[in-house]
Parts: sequence; C-alpha cells; structure tokens
Amino acid sequence: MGTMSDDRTVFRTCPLCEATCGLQIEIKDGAVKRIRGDQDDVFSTGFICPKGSTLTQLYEDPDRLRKPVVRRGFDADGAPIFVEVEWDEAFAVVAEKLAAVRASHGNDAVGVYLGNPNAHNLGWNTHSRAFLKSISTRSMFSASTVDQMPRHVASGYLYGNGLRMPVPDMDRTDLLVLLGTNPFVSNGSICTAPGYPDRIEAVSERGGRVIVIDPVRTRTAEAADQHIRIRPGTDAVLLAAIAHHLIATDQVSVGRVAALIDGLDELRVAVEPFSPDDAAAITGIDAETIRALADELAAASTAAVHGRIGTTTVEFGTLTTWLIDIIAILTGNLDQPGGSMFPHSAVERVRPSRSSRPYRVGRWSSRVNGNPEVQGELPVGDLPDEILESGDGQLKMMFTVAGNPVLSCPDGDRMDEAFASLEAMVSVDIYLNETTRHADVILPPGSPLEKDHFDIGFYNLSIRNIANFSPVVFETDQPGEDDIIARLSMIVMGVGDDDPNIVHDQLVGQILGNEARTEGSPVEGRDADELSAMVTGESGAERVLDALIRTGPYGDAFGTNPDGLSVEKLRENPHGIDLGPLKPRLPAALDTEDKRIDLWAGPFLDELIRLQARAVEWLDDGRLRLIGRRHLRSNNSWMHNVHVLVKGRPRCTLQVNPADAAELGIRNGGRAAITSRVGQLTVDVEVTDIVMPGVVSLPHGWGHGQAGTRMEVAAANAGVNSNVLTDPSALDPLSGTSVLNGIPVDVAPG
Ligand SMILES: Nc1nc2c(c(=O)[nH]1)N[C@H]1C(S)=C(S)[C@@H](COP(=O)(O)OP(=O)(O)OC[C@H]3O[C@@H](n4cnc5c(=O)[nH]c(N)nc54)[C@H](O)[C@@H]3O)O[C@H]1N2
Ligand SMILES: Nc1nc2c(c(=O)[nH]1)N[C@H]1C(S)=C(S)[C@@H](COP(=O)(O)OP(=O)(O)OC[C@H]3O[C@@H](n4cnc5c(=O)[nH]c(N)nc54)[C@H](O)[C@@H]3O)O[C@H]1N2
Ligand code: SF4
Ligand SMILES: [Mo]
Repeated sequence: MGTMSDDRTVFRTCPLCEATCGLQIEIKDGAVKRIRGDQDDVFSTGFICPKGSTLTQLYEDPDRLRKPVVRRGFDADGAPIFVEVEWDEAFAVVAEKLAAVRASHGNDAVGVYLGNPNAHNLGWNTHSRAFLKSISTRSMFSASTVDQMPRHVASGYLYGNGLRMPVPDMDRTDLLVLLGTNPFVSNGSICTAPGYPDRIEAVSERGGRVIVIDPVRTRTAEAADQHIRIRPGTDAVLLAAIAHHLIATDQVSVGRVAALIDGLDELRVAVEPFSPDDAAAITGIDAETIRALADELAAASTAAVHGRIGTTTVEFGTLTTWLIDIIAILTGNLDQPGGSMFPHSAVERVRPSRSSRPYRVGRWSSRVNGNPEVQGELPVGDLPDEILESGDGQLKMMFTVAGNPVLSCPDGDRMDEAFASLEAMVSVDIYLNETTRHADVILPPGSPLEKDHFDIGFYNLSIRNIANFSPVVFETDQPGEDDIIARLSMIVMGVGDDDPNIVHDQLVGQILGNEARTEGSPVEGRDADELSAMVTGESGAERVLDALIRTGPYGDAFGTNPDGLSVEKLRENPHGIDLGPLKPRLPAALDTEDKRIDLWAGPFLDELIRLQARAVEWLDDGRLRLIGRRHLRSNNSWMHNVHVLVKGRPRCTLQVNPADAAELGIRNGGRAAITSRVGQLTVDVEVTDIVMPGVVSLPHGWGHGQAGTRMEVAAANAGVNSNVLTDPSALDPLSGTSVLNGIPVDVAPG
C-alpha cells in the first residue's frame, strides 16, 4: 500500500489479453482512484475493455494470495488445509519434495504445465529459460496444445521456425477474412491490435470488406460486411476448395515471394479433389459462396486471411493454418503490406540463424499414448494418463506455473483426479483454485500492478512494431515471477544459494556474452562484462529486458547507436514508442536451410489425403457439434473472482438453435443434459438463432466452487466445466492440439 501523500497518474500496458492497451491510472492517497484508457498511448489511443479497469479489483482481491501457502493435511470432508508460511520456508518445502521424488523415482517423474498468463508476463518471458533448462524434463505441457500449437507447426515447416508467425496487416488491407475468431469479444489473438472494433470498421470505411466465417453470428460477424456460417471443424475443406478454385480459374498470382517458393506446381494436384461443389456438402457453405469468396480474394489488391481458436483447436488445425498461409501465397499477400506480414519487434523472439536445420517434431513421444513431441512439448490431453498410468517414467510431481488445467484442459474430471494423485506438486499462482488446491506449495507472485511489464511475446505478433515498458505501480514484498523462477531454478539445479540476483546476473551475462561473440551483432567483439555493468533496471526482469532491447534491432547497442532503444529510454516514453508499420521481411526472416519456402516440407500432402477421407465421414453422421465461446468480461478460467465482471445474467449456458431446441424438446431457460464420449453435464439452456442448426455452444473456464478452493466470488458464480466433455484422445495429430471445437455430443432435456 502507498502512503497518504501518494497522488499521481501513471501509465501502463494492460497485461490481461493480447491487445496491449495503454491504461491511465489515477492514484489518490495511495489507492487507485480510476483506470481509464490512455488517450496518448501510441497504439491503443484510449481503447480499453471492461477487464482493463479491473486491475484494481485484482490488486485488492482479499482472496488473492499474499504469501506462500503450504498444504498441511485435509479436513474431515477431505478438503485440503493450507497454511501461510514465509518465503524461505515455502522454498524449503519445494526443495524437500523435489529431492524426495527424485530419490525414489528419478528426474523423469517430474513434469511441468505452463498456463496462458505466462505469455503475458515479463518475468516469465525473461526467466523461463533458466527454469526450463535446469528442470530439463521431456514431460513439458502447456496451454499451447489447447490453443495455437498448429500455428507453430505450420510456421516451423514453412518458415523454418515455429515462432515465426505472420499476422494480418489489418490497418492497410482491402479485404479482411476472419475464420474462427471473435475479436469483438476476445480482443484478438496472434494479431496484437488494441481497438479491434474500430480497426475493423475502418476497413469497411476505406472501401474494403470484412468477411467473418464462423458457425455463430458473433458480435464480430454482426459488424462485418458478410458472415458465412460454417460447420465446425471443416475450415480446411473450405480453404482447400478456395485454393482449388484459384488454381482451376488461373487466378494465382504469387508476386514478389514467388522466387522463394518451391512446390507450387504440386499444389494443383493436391487440391484437385476439393472442388467447391464437394466442399459445399461438407462445410454447409454453398458452392457459389465459396467461388465468390475465392474470386474476391484473388481480385482484392490486398487481402489478409486470419484464423484463430475455431481453426486451430480442431482435428485438422495444422493443415487449416498451413492452408491459410497457402491462400496468402497464392493471392500474392504473403509478406506484403495489407496482407500477412511478419512483425519486427524490439525484442525478437526468433532471430534468423545461420546454421539452420530442418524443422522437426517427434524427437520423443508421450509415454502412454505415443503422441509426438512438438516444440519441446507433449499434448496436454496426454497429461492425465502420464500421471495416472503406472510404469517407468510415470509422473509423480508437477510444477504448474500460471495454469488451471483442471478447468482449461480436456477431460476435466480425470485431470482433477490426476493432480490429486500426485506425490508432490508446486504451483506458481496468484489464487488457490481448482488446480492449485492440489499443490503442496503455492508460490504467489504479486498482482499486475505490482510488477513491471513489457510484452516480449505479443510485440512479436503485433500489427505495428511497438515498444512500451511499464514500471511497477505499487511496491510489494511479494517477489515477481523473475525472482520466484530464479529461486526455483537454483533449487532444481541443487545450488545452495537463495539470492535470485545470481540468476539475474547469469542471464544478463549469457545474453551479452552470446551477442559479443555473434558475427553481425551490434555489440560484436565487445567486452561482455563491461556491457553487463551498463545494464540498468530495478528488477531482474527489467535488467534482462534492457540487455535484450539494447542488443536488439532498434537497440542503442550500449552507445554505438545513441538514438536507439534502452529500457531507460522506454521509461522516458510512458505512452510507448511506435516503431512503424510492418515491413516485408523475406527472405531474411526465413530460418529454413536454403532460405526458401518449401510447401511440402511437412506432412501436408498426406494430411490433405487424410482430410479427404475424414470429410466423407462427417457428411452423414448427423450428430450435434459442441463448440466453445468467450465473453468480453471473462478471461479463460481465472477472472471470475472479480465481482464487477461476473455479476449479471449467468453466462455459462448452452446455446441451441431454435430448430434444434424444438426437435430435442428443450426450451429457453430450461435444462439440458449434454453427453460426449467422455463426460456428461447438466446445463442451463439459451435458445438463440445466433448459433447455426446442428451446433451447440458452451463457454469454457467455469465449474468453480470445489472443496478447498479460495475464490469466494467465483464459487458463487460457479457454472459447469465444459471440458468435462472434451475427449483427450481427439487431437490434431500434427500438433497434439486438442479438439475443443466440433465435439460430437448428444443433447436431451435434463
Ligand atoms: N473448451 C475449451 N477449453 C479451452 C479453450 C476453449 O476455447 N475451449 N481455450 C483454451 C485456451 S486458448 C487457453 S490459452 C487455455 C488457458 O488455460 P490455462 O492457462 O491453464 O488457464 P487459465 O484459466 O488461463 O488459468 C490461468 C492461471 O494463471 C493464474 N494467474 C493469473 N495471473 C497470474 C500471474 O500474473 N502470475 C501467475 N503465476 N499466475 C497467474 C490464475 O490464477 C490461473 O490459475 O484454456 C484453453 N481451454
Ligand atoms: N474476453 C476474453 N478475451 C480473451 C479470452 C477470454 O477467455 N475472454 N481468452 C484469450 C485467449 S487465451 C485466446 S487464445 C484468445 C482467443 O481468441 P479468439 O480466437 O478470437 O477466441 P473466441 O472468442 O473463442 O473465438 C473463436 C470463434 O471460433 C468460432 N468457431 C468454433 N468452431 C469453429 C470452426 O470450426 N470454424 C470456424 N471458422 N469458427 C469456429 C466460435 O464460434 C468463436 O466465435 O482470446 C483471448 N482473449
Ligand atoms: S482489451 Fe485486453 S489489453 Fe485491452 S483493456 Fe481489455 S483486457 Fe486489457
Ligand atoms: Mo489462449
């Protein structure tokens, strides 16, 4: 808490979603008086959503953990009993538990699950390396395999690096085609763009068009020029048919990047079976509409096609993502202004390397189900089996960092059972929730207002190149992720020290040492110790960030580029620095061996053949398909303890089309039983024609109020866990991503 004389206005970037909005925070007498959108933010210019202003409520939430807690047994009802302890004691328990598990089961018995807020967290971004290297486990799981993993795999094969992801150049495009994304609610994903609604409107205002392809008439679809309803899971068929039509009608025009691309000729044969007429029966979109869409894509002077959750969390997620890039290539929109472009951030997550190797997956597989490793991870759908099925390499201990897999990942009940069965568990989290209630120790970092911030991840997915640093707003005794991860790393390595600065200094030293040795680096040949001494920053994360920024593409190179960036310079620019619109980056940004794009580098030909066979099965199964949805005032499973966000009408309802409701005998406001291969739920029904016939929609992230959790508001607005219905064995085989959209279900009056 601040002091009575603490009156000030500060500016910071909201860390809650990918939009990176600037906030203006007025502080009076040491407390937040008001949070508004920062009109002067170089990127968001005042835009804010209802969540942004609730950083105050998160900060003040009495349920948010202020000190570590350790589990000391269970009460008579079987609920865990947690007691607060000092930090040193908490870390001692971690060390003891880890040593015990390693002694009896070896290091392979230790696994990790990483949740979504890590991507938004500066300390995790700067320090994860230290932790993941020290723990060195093949049992790595994350929210990526219930999210964007297909994007990484498609990028890996096409561009040589899984992290090289194109984004739609929304502010300059003439035609924006959005598949399986509802940015009016989610505020966008793999497309960092604060104020999506205004930007979408601007496309139409400047004479362009916006087309939304979604089974639901979402708010985004309402605002678009055209909404095309599609049967869940069938986007790959639609996109293959678009490619088919472009080729069949001689409308292919690859443009500048043509010289870099191998395998275009083979595409004709590969998409031959996907005629618009055949695709119509599978996608539910008539052939004329498919042809018109393809013609429009070909005719537009610039076009950007973008797909998210509805296109990645499906059985053909990787193929769909690959096809999105194929359409960009065929229409001359890859790496072109107004098309699909590669950001160039002040801290590049991928630096083009000189010694490239072919992109690889499957370097190891999951023990029980034999699914291949992808990007160093195993499918999170495999996690319950890896914990529950006995045998060599069975997981006995888990670290979870900023994740709630019990609600967010497949087969929720079995996930819960799995975590309950562990010998040891450590969670880095701000709440005692459905997942962390199984932990032996919870290590809580401070709330967002108590941490510094810079979106290392999302500026690499941004439609403009932006740099914006946010200092701490309120001081706290709670360590940030940087300090916590540093201490965990030392415990995992068996180092006796407990001073996180040792790790901070090592990380800075490694970064600068590497740079000094790297040919072409702005600090090539300089003395790493001298450079280290010039690094500034109040936290470990800030110091690592300073090292990264100053040696990055816009950096001051520790003096040789005096106008360049440093954290100090960013501190002087609290509204951010605009580094300009995206620029073409190929071939320099390619990490493939030959600096070329080989369309068939991955298993995509086989996958197209598999799609052809599968699509026929979908034709006549006649079952309802379950999809998910998001709400503007929610954030996956974890902001349900903020009263202003959850109040009002219950949102965890099953949306059903009126025609289906009539046939099933269920009514608006009534109850329904919904059954999948793995689970059953009874839910409140909302009859609405925004969902297309044959499709039902239920949001994820609910199902609160379980014994031993400490989230009073969430428990009072519990809802049900939609992922009880998610089949862990249904996945996109190329990426290990779970099928969360298009789950076959039966619905009956309940
Ligand atoms: N059916 C269905 N399931 C889905 C989805 C879907 O569309 N449908 N979407 C999927 C997607 S895209 C994702 S990303 C996943 C999310 O899956 P997860 O990341 O596992 O779940 P979250 O609900 O985001 O949980 C975030 C956790 O981080 C904690 N936390 C919040 N802020 C901080 C912080 O600053 N530091 C730390 N250490 N912890 C913090 C919260 O208390 C919570 O425990 O869910 C997936 N699940
Ligand atoms: N308010 C809010 N914002 C969030 C989040 C949140 O939970 N709440 N979560 C954040 C996270 S972790 C992520 S990853 C992003 C996700 O951001 P988005 O991808 O924009 O997520 P959704 O709003 O779930 O939109 C997915 C859309 O896909 C549609 N859909 C379902 N199946 C299919 C299909 O087979 N084909 C097509 N074409 N469409 C389909 C759904 O109807 C839905 O409209 O949002 C982030 N922002
Ligand atoms: S849109 Fe996202 S970044 Fe912007 S205020 Fe809302 S939650 Fe924060
Ligand atoms: Mo996500």
